[in-house]
Amino acid sequence: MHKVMVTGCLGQIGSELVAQLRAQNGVDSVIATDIRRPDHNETVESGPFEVLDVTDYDRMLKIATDYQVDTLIHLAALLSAVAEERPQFAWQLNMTGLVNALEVARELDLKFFTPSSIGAFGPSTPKDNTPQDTIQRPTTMYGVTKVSGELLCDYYHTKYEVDTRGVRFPGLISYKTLPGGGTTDYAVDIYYEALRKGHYESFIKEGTYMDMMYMPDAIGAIIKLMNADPERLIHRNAFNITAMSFEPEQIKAAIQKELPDFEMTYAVDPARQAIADSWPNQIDASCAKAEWDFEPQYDLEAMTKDMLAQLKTRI
Ligand code: AKB
Repeated sequence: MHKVMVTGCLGQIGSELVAQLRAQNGVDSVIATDIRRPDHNETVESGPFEVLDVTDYDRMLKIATDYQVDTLIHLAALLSAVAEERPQFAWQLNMTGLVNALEVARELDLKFFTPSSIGAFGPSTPKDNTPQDTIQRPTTMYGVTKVSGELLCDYYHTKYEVDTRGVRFPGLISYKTLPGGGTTDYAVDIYYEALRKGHYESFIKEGTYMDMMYMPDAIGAIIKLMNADPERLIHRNAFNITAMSFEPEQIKAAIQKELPDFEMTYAVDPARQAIADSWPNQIDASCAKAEWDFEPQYDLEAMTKDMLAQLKTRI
């Protein structure tokens, strides 16, 4: 990973990944791309940036060729809740974007990473300690694109020997860039509202467990997996990874330890609740631990302390 092109760099993962890789390897080591070029944006202004619609294969190939990248990290995709509102567009963006990115990786012999998600599981998947290899019959368009993506990445590896790698991310919690349109977003919103209003109205129902992870662990996982010894990788794509699993009452309690007056009520959104209900309670990350030493640093308490401290200085 000497010269990395990142698609969807203005999203929640991309903005932090680009910053970390540039800090580690130099500003010119990352070519950040996204469909728009906003003004006064750190990711855009801190190093090479190109406007790229990932459904445009020729432009993607040209940028990767011009900058002579050796790695492609493909992040551009719609998240679960918005994908469910626009399923045809979600298929078009998530799948055409991925096929184009895999083709560029094949053409230029690039290392390749793309994230899958806990959304690749469905109601018939075992809900607790969900195994790495198990039933995957998701009932959302997001999940359909994620399972298809996992299979495509495996295919490009076995058929064309592209060095594809990936993880199934849980809900990601961060303080720099807001997530856009996910089901797990409540676990980010809650921190902002706790500081702004001292109150949060949760769109996810009490008792709904979902896997989560703090962004520094997610960025660390991408970098670690991309640097992992290929000989050790049995699964390659779609490794289950998680750092914690909680339900809304538990994140509320963690925040109350820091902000005792914080209160939470519920106004459940049926659409996002249905998605959450189709996902696992808690997945098993033992293959990631065994094959590339995945080891998250933050639990709910440590994450909550850091989130609130960081957000206090930003809000
Ligand atoms: C979402 O909620 O859509 C994402 C995910 C778990 O993939 N955060």
